[in-house]
Amino acid sequence: MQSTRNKLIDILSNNSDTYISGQAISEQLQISRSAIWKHMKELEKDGYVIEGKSKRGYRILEYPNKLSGNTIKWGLETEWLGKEIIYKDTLKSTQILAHELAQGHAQHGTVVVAGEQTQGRGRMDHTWESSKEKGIWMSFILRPEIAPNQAPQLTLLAATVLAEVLRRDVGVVPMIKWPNDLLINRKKCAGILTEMQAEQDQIWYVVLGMGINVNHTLDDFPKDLHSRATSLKLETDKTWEIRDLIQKILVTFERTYNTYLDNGFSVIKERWEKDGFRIGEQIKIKTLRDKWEAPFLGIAEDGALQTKTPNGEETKLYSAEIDWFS
Ligand code: BTX
Repeated sequence: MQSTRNKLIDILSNNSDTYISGQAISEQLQISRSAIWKHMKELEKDGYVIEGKSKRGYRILEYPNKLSGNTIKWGLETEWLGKEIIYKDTLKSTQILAHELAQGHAQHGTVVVAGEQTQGRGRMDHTWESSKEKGIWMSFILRPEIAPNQAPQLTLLAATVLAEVLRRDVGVVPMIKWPNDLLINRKKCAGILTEMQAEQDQIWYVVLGMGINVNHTLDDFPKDLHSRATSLKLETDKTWEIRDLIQKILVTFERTYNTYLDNGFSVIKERWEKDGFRIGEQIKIKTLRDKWEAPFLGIAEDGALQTKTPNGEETKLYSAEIDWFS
């Protein structure tokens, strides 16, 4: 059950541009005007700046700097993504909580965000370093009406979204490394992890996780990542507001996802390939049976990497060891 305090913040957040009268709040929450006033004073102690005007009512002018579901929601201009935001200071992994919530019928567009992850994960049980309040560690619950074999398209879609935000709002030049990493100056700045539960021909739900290194200095990364990882701060020499970036990602993701559902994958493929790392170049490929060099030709509808076999025939690869950096 949501507390009265959280309900009050919700009401005020949903009316961020306008005043809401004490009378209206009192009716919605079924509490007295003096109880509302006491709650407002408590919120102010926690860093909320609330304006109260006689005859007009209340509105929030400023949120505390600390991240919370409400501070992320405040002023968020999305229709369905992030209508429900669960924020926790610490989680093992936002993926784990998102799976639990999805199994408990959480709605499409629910977002889980953590201040830090103690067991952040990447693909194939890799570890994802997620230090406290330095980055964006979040997972979306999606219930897309697409076939299970199209789900990898969502990873590629998410990569184009991050690339767009990084270029437009942060001013860096991002590259997408197949299938799920964002690089800046050849170092990894973000990663995407898409997991799903599906029946044979129907997706039950998708949990799409994003990890973005935002305000890390080099010391915030473990030594073995120093030459391979980067953050927005390291690349721009600026500290970035995490809440603001989350909102930009949510708005851009929602718009791109809607475009994808309306128009199909081709527009996503085009965007992905525009930023694809080493497209058109020779790459070194290793599979269980072979080792060879071939051109990286782009991505297929199913998210596979398009290249050539050692015999020069066009082929698709789903998993292979690629040496991207030599
Ligand atoms: P990945 O398997 O492609 O990349 C993981 C690899 O990247 C690691 O093995 C390590 O070499 C390197 N690495 C680990 N942490 C970092 C980091 N912070 N920055 C740069 N490189 C790193 C990529 O997997 C997908 C990652 C998704 C992470 C999100 S965070 C929110 C959600 N919750 C969760 O547990 N995972 C996702």
